[in-house]
Amino acid sequence: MQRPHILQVGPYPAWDEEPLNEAFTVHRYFAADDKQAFLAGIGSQVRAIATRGELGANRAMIEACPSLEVVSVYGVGFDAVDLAACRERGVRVTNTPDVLTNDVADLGIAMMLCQSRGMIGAERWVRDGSWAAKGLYPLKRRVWGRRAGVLGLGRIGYEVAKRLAGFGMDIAYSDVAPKDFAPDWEFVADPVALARRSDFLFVTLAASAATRHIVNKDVLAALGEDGMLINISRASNIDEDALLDALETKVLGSAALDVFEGEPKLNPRFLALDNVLLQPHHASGTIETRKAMGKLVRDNLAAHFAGQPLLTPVL
Ligand code: 8YV
Repeated sequence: MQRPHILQVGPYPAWDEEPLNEAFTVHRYFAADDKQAFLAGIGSQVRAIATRGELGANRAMIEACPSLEVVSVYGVGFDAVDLAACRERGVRVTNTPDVLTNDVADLGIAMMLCQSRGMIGAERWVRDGSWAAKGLYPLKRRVWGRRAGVLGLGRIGYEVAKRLAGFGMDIAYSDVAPKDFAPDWEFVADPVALARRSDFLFVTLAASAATRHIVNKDVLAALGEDGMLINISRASNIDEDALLDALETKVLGSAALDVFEGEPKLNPRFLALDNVLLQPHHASGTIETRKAMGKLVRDNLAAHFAGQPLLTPVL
């Protein structure tokens, strides 16, 4: 049987590239200089797109592949896939939920601790000789026992909240409705009210048009000069200009961010700030989790081409 042709949108680790090459004829979109000409040349053969969470598949890409059957996303977030275009064409979509949940939650907690205890500056204090020259490192803020808000109590938000409970924190959350599985945590429907009762606000929402800029100027002001925003979801959930304004004017105390508008390029205003921790979208970036994500991408593709039910369907 002829190997199905797939369009690979972004690079994967070698351990994923090899099995993909064995099972499919792989066309590497990211390696093409002239993307449009590349798509025009191979698009008619493509039956599947393998992409990454933040890269997705846009309408132009989907329309350039008239034989497309399935889009397999390496990531839990599928906001960058044009679902309307897929629906119109009956194209199936899969993602990689569950396998990355704990690592993403871990990084969120690490970011909170790192930023609150000033670990990056403390490392610098040791390396540049300040410890010996100036003495004690400036005092930072406590984490345990303080108030935490979780915006979006889905899979990742729930794991974040469980970890926060381990720090004896006073936990509240926002979601579309209260969750039966979270009786010990306060439900606060309004994000502004959640921010007002939080020292640390975690953004763990699946991004969609409905959640765009849900963290706006008012939420940031409510979190306040002593508050910290931690984003391990998508940049679009936050009004980034309002965030930069709030950090620059100290209306908001600090932020710890794993995702950015237009990443991997960042708004240069971020680089001038000393009250923000910047991370390169790596919350799911452990060897163990990335191997599991790659396997799930392939298993979904294999199931599709074997005529079997998809393992983790989105559409
Ligand atoms: C990326 C992600 O897919 O799960 C998601 O939605 O954005 C990430 O896991 C990952 O960085 C690989 O590109």
